[in-house]
Amino acid sequence: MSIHPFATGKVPFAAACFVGVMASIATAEVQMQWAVIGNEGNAADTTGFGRVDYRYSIARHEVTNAQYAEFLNAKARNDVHGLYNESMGTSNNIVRTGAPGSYSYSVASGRGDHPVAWVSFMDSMRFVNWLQNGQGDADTETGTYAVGGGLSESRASGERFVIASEDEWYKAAFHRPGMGYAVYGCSTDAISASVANYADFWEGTTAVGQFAANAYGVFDMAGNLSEWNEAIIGGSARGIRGGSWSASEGYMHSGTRAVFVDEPIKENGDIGFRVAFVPGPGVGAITVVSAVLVRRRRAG
Ligand SMILES: [Ca+2]
Ligand SMILES: [Ca+2]
Repeated sequence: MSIHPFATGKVPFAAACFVGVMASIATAEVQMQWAVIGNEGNAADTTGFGRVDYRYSIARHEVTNAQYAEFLNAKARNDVHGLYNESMGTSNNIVRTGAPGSYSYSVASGRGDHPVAWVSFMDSMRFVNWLQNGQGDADTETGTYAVGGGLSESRASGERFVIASEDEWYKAAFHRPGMGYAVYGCSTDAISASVANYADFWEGTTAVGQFAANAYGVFDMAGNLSEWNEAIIGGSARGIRGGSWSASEGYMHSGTRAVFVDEPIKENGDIGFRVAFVPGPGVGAITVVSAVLVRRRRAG
């Protein structure tokens, strides 16, 4: 059963930042559900990945069309950074109307809970910065990442919304507390169309959370969309893991690293992202409050 991605869970940092007024297009605040990844200091997998020495949170779901459309309505009225890709429209996920300066965005019927595709690592950094800076008309170019060409950026220190590091992503996908590592991100060592969306069994993306959560309570770490991580591979690529709705079993395997993606500007119908949240230096734990904070925000 699908769990609505906006229902619960709010890391409190961004809540303190907003001061604004209503504008002509009001947007709802993007909310995330979070899984807390503990077991600090776990051993790495035989692949060398997966050890994380601090407690962090990762979104239980891939970023959805509905969440990304809120971002677009807030920050892409002109869209000078190419946050929107026309394929979001032609694939019947997010539709853009209007003219430059007054673009508006709406989610296609029934697609709000599907993960957003056609997003680059650049778009992912800007979305994360926007969360970090408090949403609304907040800046997208600084915050967690000083956005440059896509291969120079590293996360700023401190309590942050981030794109998961490869180890953070790997642990949340494959580690099973007390049981070692699984082969697939759904905490299983075998895979089928009943536990993950891959190999075109479902002929496209599925709503986030349609399949069972893994051992940490995280969904769709195997398949649906492949997901960006912070790793820089070969000097020219950002990391991507987890396989997608169209990819064969091998792409979901824990031993598979970024075999089909290259530049951080890459955008296609198989790649999305999810958000993580890390503590500040010396902080052993972070607090996730369950209260839902609903506010209205001005559009950018
Ligand atoms: Ca883009
Ligand atoms: Ca995925």
